[in-house]
Amino acid sequence: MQTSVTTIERFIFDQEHRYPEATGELSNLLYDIALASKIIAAAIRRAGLVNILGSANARNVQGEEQQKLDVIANETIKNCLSHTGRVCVMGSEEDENIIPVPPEYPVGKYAILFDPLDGSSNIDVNSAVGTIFSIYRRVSMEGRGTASDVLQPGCKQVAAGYVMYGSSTMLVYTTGQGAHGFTLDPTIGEFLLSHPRIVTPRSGKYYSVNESNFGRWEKAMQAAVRGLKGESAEAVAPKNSRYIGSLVADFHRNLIAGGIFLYPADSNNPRGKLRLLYEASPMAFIAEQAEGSATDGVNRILDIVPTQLHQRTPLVIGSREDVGFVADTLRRAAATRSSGPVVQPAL
Ligand code: FDP
Repeated sequence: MQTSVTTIERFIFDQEHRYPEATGELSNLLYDIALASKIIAAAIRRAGLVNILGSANARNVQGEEQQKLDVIANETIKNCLSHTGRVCVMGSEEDENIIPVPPEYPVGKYAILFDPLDGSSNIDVNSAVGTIFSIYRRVSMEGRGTASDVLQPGCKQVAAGYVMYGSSTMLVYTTGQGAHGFTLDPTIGEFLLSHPRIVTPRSGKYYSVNESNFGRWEKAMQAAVRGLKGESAEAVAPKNSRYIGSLVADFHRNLIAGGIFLYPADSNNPRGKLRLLYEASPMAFIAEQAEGSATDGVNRILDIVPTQLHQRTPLVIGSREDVGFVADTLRRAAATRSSGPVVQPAL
């Protein structure tokens, strides 16, 4: 039996102690998130048994049907964070506006954004779902936090991570010192270090995209995806298709095994479907820390300055060479369009 393990607490503590000026507030905030995710994991494990699957008969701000577990996850995170004195304001994919800390509690120096249950259309079919979080240092000088604290570009994140509730529960996070993964040992209720310093392959085996949208993509994106499938074998290694439809699960597989996840803009979603602040930015921070990259097709995700809480963005994320191939294909098509006769890439 293994008697020496690294718990998430010990790992966060060790990392924090590399910075003598650290107050421990961020570390404690990360423990709060780990605690919330254990509660959510327990609710997900029991879901089929206690009949909490299914719709809560409500719609969230995006007009999507809220599942009961979405509501549970959202409330759990808010309850675990709001009283601690570590955050000044929160933003949730499930709430229309920023979420203030209740007046009876003190505020702290961090602003946090979260997608409490990503991939929720997978809940009723027992597939992997996840929680995504993103932490910024507040920029408002006083008071109880404002929208400016959460409307920051991804490059300003001080920490980001996700929890995947799959065959096991895993938490992957970064504070800018590499991306590290922990697996929940349900017998002792602790996240244990299982994937220290994750490095994603430079080019991967998989491409993940909802190809039912193919006919609604611009021609250049169609050409890029055809390239990933093997039509540009001289430029990028041909890939196998894998798509769950749950960002956390699709991203996690490709992070470990290598590959690329795409959610391009299409004629139904001209600005893309995924949310910049709750999904793209935190995942981009992790991807870059694992030596991968993330763009909206061309521009670096972490450089995008948000103007709206629920802003959407196209997302192309994963192994660096594969993301680069898509960006090159799109750039070449744009250059061709702007210089003379319109030549569409062949389908
Ligand atoms: P879901 O709608 O199930 O919550 O942004 C949410 C998300 O899932 C992502 O997790 C997932 O990658 C994507 O949407 C799936 O969208 P499609 O069903 O359009 O492929």
